[in-house]
Amino acid sequence: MKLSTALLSVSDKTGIVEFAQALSQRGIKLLSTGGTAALLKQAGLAVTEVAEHTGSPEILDGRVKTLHPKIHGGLLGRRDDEIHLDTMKEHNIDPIDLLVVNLYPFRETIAKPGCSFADAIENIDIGGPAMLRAAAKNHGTEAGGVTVVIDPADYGQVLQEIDANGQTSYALRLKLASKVYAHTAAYDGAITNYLTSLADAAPAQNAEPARKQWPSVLTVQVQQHQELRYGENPHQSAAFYVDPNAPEGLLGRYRQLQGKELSYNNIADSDAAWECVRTFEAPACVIVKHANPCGVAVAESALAAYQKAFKTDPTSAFGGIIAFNRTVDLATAQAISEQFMEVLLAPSYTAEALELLAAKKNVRVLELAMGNGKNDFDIKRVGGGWLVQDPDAFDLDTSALKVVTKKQPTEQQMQDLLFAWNVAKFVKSNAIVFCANGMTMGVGAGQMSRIDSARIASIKAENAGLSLENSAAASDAFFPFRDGLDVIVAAGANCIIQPGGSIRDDEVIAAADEHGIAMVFTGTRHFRH
Ligand code: 93A
Repeated sequence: MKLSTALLSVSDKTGIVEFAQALSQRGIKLLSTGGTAALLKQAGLAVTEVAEHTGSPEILDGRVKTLHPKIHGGLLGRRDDEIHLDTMKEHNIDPIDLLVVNLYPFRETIAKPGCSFADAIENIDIGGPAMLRAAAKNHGTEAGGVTVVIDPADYGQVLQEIDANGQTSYALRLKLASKVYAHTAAYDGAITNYLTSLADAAPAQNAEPARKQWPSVLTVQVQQHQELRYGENPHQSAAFYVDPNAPEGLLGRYRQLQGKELSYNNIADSDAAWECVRTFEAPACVIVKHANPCGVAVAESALAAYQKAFKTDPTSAFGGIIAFNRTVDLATAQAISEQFMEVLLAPSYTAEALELLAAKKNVRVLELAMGNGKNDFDIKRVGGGWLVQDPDAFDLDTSALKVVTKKQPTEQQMQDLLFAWNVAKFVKSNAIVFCANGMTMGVGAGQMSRIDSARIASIKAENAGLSLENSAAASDAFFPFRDGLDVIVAAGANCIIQPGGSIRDDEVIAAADEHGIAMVFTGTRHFRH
């Protein structure tokens, strides 16, 4: 089936003139809406305006441009159905073989500071999605059907196929049709999120803290997903859905500079490492294994931070994910190249560092802008439902810190406590983290009992040849009894930071006083499961 008529109606006019020119040269008749038609005419192309084609002018400020049986009949009539073809003839409906549409820029409009409600509403495209969905539905069969192009990046392939075969292949039409539905679903998702967010913005007029209004339908705007080789285990298939609107600074905005394809576990662990490292202001390094930091340090340089972080647990660091919040230079690249690593993350790399890393072909090197963007929510799948919550993005309010013991922490101890507290947030619960001089000395993660996490942290320190004498310790949640604290002090810590809030706080504070150590309450807990 040779293509005879194309309808072009685009807001993003990238490449449209060149594409229309190419179609016209191949004898394809052009139909187009107001703005697009004007642009094509300017370029000297012969174009029929949709209004002229249908005999109905654009009305209601352009809200009705293409919503007409001559357009929708032309897109939806089955090409291999005699009755459809007769009906089309009877109503003077010409088939439209190629539809090129992209939508009013709703997301871009609402992202503009000070966007008014009226502006947002006017940028909800109605006619565009209607045509796109019609054309995609009628992508047809091997014998022929409608080709629908939503993305200027696909113009080239459409032309190639027309040149090679006089028409598009079924495979291409199918691919383009599914792209359309993914796009219109995400587009409607963005509208839903915007409208529900207006309800959030109006705070309830009562003394209770306003509860977040979750959308009645949870819409996640994802356009592209990246097929992964497999999931957490080889028998699980998997994909990475990237949020196209993710703010700067989040893992989804990564750029891979070299290395093997990222795996499911690589992505999960990279996220853990990156989220942790970007919370530090000083040059920092975080090494992650199985979603837990096994070495975190701050120092005067990226290299020094790495050297300290590595010391925490050299055994676990093998095959780890390493993240920096500073440029990786040659010296740092040299140092990390001596260990086996899966993924390296940093805001940038010097040319010499990249040259050196190139020799380690398998290492996945990711570049990610720093930035304090946050996810709008966290999702966890459970049997028969989803748990949705705000991300744990609570930055410690230092004015809320309370020293609850007779002993006050020294300035150095306070620094170590805050560092330990920051790391503990990124360790799976129950988390106990020993630190000293801006580095982790022992990390106890993911135990069902806090006391076991404390024991494991001190065993790990011993295995790494580190002394916990005079270290600072953090606990992600309160001590329900004094026993956990006793283990920590016996291991060598002389100050502790924890949320407080247990009914036995008095017992735990008395224990700290008995040991003559300083203890600080944060008032906030950081479970991580
Ligand atoms: O206002 S609409 O919702 N009603 C329509 O009938 C309609 N037809 C096409 N929006 C409509 N469009 C959109 O106009 C297209 O999706 C495209 O984004 C835009 C192109 O308009 P112009 O060619 O005038 O720049």
